[in-house]
Amino acid sequence: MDWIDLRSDTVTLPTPQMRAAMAEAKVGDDVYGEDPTINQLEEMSATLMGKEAAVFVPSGTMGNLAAILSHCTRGDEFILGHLSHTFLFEAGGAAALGGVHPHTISNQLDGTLLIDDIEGAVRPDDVHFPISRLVVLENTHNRCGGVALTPDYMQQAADTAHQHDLQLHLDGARIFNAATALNVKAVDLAGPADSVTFCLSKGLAAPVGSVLCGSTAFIHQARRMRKQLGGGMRQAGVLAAAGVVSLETMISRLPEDHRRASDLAEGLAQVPGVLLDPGTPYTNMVFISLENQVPISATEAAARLKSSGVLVGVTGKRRFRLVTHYMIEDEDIDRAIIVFREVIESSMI
Ligand code: TLP
Repeated sequence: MDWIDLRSDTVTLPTPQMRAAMAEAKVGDDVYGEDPTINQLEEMSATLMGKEAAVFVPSGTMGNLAAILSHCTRGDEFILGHLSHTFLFEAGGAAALGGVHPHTISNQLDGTLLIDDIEGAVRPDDVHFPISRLVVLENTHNRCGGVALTPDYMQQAADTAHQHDLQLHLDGARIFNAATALNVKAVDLAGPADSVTFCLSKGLAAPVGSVLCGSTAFIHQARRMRKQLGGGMRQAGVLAAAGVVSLETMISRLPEDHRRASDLAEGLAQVPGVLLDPGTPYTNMVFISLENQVPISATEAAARLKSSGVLVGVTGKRRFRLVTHYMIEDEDIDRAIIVFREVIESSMI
């Protein structure tokens, strides 16, 4: 079956240009710093994020973990949103492997943390408390609908963290989607943060990889953390080569994904029984729920959609996430809307 796969932008396959670049990549031992293609990707990434240095890592999860372990030590605490990917979906790595304590505060609907809440979460110097070291933000914010946090907010949050001698790490897995939506440069969003992870393997379609960027001293430490975590790779320039193509060719086409997400949302809004999340879509993610009159669960609906070739993410008992990416064309959007209508209508007969 030709699937219409809306589960995530992580499902994207490498483009033909990426495969060609991978086959021809010049490589070396990256643990010795001798892989020219990785060095090129790291330099390009640092420049794009306005940082001194960068390190290539196998995943967004490792990028965030290496960042937290580089900013914090055992018994320290990091402040983050209760809906953040790092808190919900990274297997508790910072606590499990680093002894670093997550202190969650409420994400607002727009993905931000209230500045007052950040300030209120910073611990005073008292033997009862862990030491607050770091604030972690996410942009775009996945669970908050793929919403983009503005440069002004990023600056305010950074100023607040710095006033309290904390650092700011940005999980910018989809920072280029955020920049596209706000019509700013990625550096405008990453600039205020002390470190940023971004992903090559989501909307940018590389098969593997993320990049962690920061100051030279920070990245020196992060390289040690990556090695501890088993992420010191050797001739991984074959992977970085795809990442270079991602940065060169895939950022400028993200508006297409955002436009198709809008088309999808508009079409689904016409299906009786489907309720759009307010504001959706902000970028390439559409969040919808089933209204009460629909007698089947999201899991059951997803199974029925699948049997007609449409794959969606289930994010709650009656809630879905649908993500657009470069493998989704206009006709796939039209077809997905038709299949959705058929599945919902037939469930109500
Ligand atoms: N997100 C995946 C799933 O894990 C939920 C997805 O399909 O969206 N930060 C953010 C904001 C992410 O959305 C993800 C992946 C990561 C970090 C982790 O990246 P990887 O999968 O490369 O470890």
